[in-house]
Amino acid sequence: MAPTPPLAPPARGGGFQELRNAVAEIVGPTGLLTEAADIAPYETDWRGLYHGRTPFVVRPANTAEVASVVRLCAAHGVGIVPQGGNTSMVGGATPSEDASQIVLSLARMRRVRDVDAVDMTLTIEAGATWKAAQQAAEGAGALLPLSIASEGSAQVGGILATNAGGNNTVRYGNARDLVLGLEVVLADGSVIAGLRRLRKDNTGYCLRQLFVGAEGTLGIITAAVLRLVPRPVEVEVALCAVPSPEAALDLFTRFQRHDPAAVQAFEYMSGTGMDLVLAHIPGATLPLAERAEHYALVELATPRPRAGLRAAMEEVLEMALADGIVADAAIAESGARRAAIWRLREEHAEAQRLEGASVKNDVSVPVSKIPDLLRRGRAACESLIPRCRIVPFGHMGDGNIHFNIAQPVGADPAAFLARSHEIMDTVNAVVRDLGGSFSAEHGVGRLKTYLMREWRGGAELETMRRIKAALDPAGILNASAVFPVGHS
Ligand code: 2HG
Ligand code: ZN
Repeated sequence: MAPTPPLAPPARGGGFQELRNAVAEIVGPTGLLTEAADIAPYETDWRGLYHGRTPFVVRPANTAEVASVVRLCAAHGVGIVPQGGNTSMVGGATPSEDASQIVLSLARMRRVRDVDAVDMTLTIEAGATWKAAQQAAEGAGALLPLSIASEGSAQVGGILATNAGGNNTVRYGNARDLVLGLEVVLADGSVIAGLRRLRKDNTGYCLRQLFVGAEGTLGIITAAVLRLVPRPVEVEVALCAVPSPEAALDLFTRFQRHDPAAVQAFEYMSGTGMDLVLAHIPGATLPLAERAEHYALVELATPRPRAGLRAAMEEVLEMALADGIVADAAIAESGARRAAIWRLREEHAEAQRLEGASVKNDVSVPVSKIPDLLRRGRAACESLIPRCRIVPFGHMGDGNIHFNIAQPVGADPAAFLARSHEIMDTVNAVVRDLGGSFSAEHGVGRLKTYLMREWRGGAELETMRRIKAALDPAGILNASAVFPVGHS
């Protein structure tokens, strides 16, 4: 192993040793990680794209400790990278390679502060996993309606800071739509105590929405009030083989027209992606007679008892089968079968990871343009890298497709990844032409900062820069994320 290089000196003040001692005074021994083996998991992202270095990881136990740590770092001019469950797909929570930023983990702040089944709100700390937040809602007989594959480890703070979307955006919106109140520690250590649970509150600027999607560059979210909805009592899930992307879109439209209030998810999967799941994920099986080139997963759900969802599902699917829109379909007969179908979708990211290198394009287009995206994106990528494998899947109902490209079989992963920008630019050219976005739900992170000038340049990026300068003038909060280099 290469010898560990010395820590980079902080911008001013008495060095990391002094800062570390002062931080230890605030958070105590359990709040500080300094051993290389303990720190290592915080230095690399889930995809293994970034290998940062940090002098230490601080794990405060409460908001006052976060504020004191931030104040200290500000005084020392030391950068902070807030990190939740470390499930970012764009390196949004990995420290830089020069060991100049400390990592701040909220993992010890995971208290449910309040659940109110009348107001339908959950007040919870940022370090709780999203799964724990869902369980707290369930305990009160309600639903926290945002579901993503990484919810077992992703934390409330990270989900809000990235404005995550997931499978149910088509019905409930994304993270932004669930936030009623936020508690945030600002770059100078002051605290916005905005844990209000009001549905109406027009008192000046809606500050909380500034921090949602800001990826920790404007403040550190320490707690939130989330909006809950009634729990569904009837749920139906079907997996359909469809002959084309156009047929998938047609099927979505039919379900929406039948009852838009019932559609809780509508997901697209390609044959290639499904093959990878079936090959790599133990126990995964296809509940259909034959493999297909395209699949749609539809979930209907309602809190209304005796709503007749099964009949609705059957009616739409029978008509679609008769019209050739659906080639085959399996409706889940039990909760276990529903979970098994969902697993085929949720394991796409893991299956792709196990298959080798891939380039991810978390893009969105107007829903009506998804067939164009799928066709034109494929043609463009195949002419760039002839044997690459196109693995598009995702949240068709809200226009967000993960237009991922897997390395050609047997190709050198490093050589393939070296062409990441070329591949992303190729997909994004199509996305742009269709009026879409290069990042739908994963954020900009470190990976996609280079796209910001081209896509959000001019007045938009300048306004973001001014907001950043106003809230974090010294640029200590997650400095490597969101803004293109030389633009902070
Ligand atoms: C999903 O929808 C996640 O499963 C991950 O957003 C997408 O792996 C991906 O590209
Ligand atoms: Zn997704």
